[in-house]
Amino acid sequence: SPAPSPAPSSPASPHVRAAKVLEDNWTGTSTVPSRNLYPHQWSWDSAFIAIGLRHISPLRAQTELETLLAAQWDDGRVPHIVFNPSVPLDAYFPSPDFWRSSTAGRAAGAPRTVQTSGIVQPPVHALAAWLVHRADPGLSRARGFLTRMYPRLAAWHRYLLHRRDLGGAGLASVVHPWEQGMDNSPCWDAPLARVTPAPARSFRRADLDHGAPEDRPTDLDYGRYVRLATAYRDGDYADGSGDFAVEDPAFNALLIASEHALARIAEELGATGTARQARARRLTATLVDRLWDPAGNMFFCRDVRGGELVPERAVSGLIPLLLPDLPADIASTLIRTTRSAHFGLGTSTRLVPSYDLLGEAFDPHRYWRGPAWFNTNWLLERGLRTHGEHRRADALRQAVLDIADSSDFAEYVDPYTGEACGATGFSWTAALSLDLLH
Ligand code: 9WN
Repeated sequence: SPAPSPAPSSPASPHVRAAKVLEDNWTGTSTVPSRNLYPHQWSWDSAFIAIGLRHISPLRAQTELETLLAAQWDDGRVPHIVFNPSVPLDAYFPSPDFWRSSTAGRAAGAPRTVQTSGIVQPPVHALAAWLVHRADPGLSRARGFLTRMYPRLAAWHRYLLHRRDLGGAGLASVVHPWEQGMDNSPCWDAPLARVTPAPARSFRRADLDHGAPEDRPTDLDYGRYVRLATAYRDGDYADGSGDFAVEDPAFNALLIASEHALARIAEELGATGTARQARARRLTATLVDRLWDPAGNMFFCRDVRGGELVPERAVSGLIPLLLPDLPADIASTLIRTTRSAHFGLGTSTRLVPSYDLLGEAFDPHRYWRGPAWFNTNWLLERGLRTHGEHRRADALRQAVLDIADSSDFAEYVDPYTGEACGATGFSWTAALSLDLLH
């Protein structure tokens, strides 16, 4: 059995080291993902960060989510970046002068007081809000935390389920690879192929000031990211007509998990959660119907513009394991797939990689094309527990904790060796370690 972790009070304990990362990355109202590479507030990062922060400061965890949701647009979207006005414009690309939220976003109701991006990220927020509440219900009730969060979270889900139902089947589509959060996943290669890249000289990649080019997306990827984002902005962020629209299994599974959480929040506030629970169950059935591939033994993305499933095995297609209402045979197939030669868990890899070990595009160091990430492994640990696989969940928990600490809380790691890639002192790695330590 795994060695017990040192007491939280020991100066050398992983608990203290993880808490220090979050302390160093705290700005006073939110937490940056990484001081150098990502100097603003990111949407799904903040949700994962709040889930860890709740163990050291429930107040800071509530504030993290409140700051993000204060930047919500009137149409319900929660922007993927909330910019810190004291950070120089050239510290991160694309900067506020690219997104122009206060002008191009006016029709969609972008806030006037803060600058944001115009795209979104996976909706982990209601799940985070519920977990944050449960860490200190007294403080949460005294501050009216859920009372204030609930209407915003409900509007966020409404936006995704209506304005983003681009496939017409009830699932939400992402309109940019940055929205799904796994920026250069091989799942996007085919749908992105029809996007003409913006010329490389038309923008400057600030990420390469801090990240190694062989670990990051390519210039060709960036050309396409810029073209898509420019077109969305120039259409005043109206949804429906872009070249890229994909139904992604992880994005939708997180929406469903958050819908379950929103039902619990409604009940805590004295309302009924029954309709939301029923909707979450219906959405789970739709997810299976639209994205499950029985021959692939996992979920795939659906390219809404081309109409086809994208036959690439990425970790995104395992994340629906999180869902409690998943049919038992699908849950057990997914668990087998994590252990198969494609993902190697318990055999060749230490953590679940972001992409198929046997896939042509696999690269153990390039961002979302192979390395293992801590948020996806945390979600799979939770999924294993949801389906009663406690022994396997314990082993994955221990691997996450060991590698997070030994890699100095790396952004991502080589899935075979656990060697650090990208930034170190990465906030969600520290936060989710703290969560697993409790
Ligand atoms: C673009 C902040 C974000 C994460 C994403 C990750 C990366 C940004 C980038 O960093 O994306 O949003 O500049 O590469 O892919 O998941 O939220 O940590």
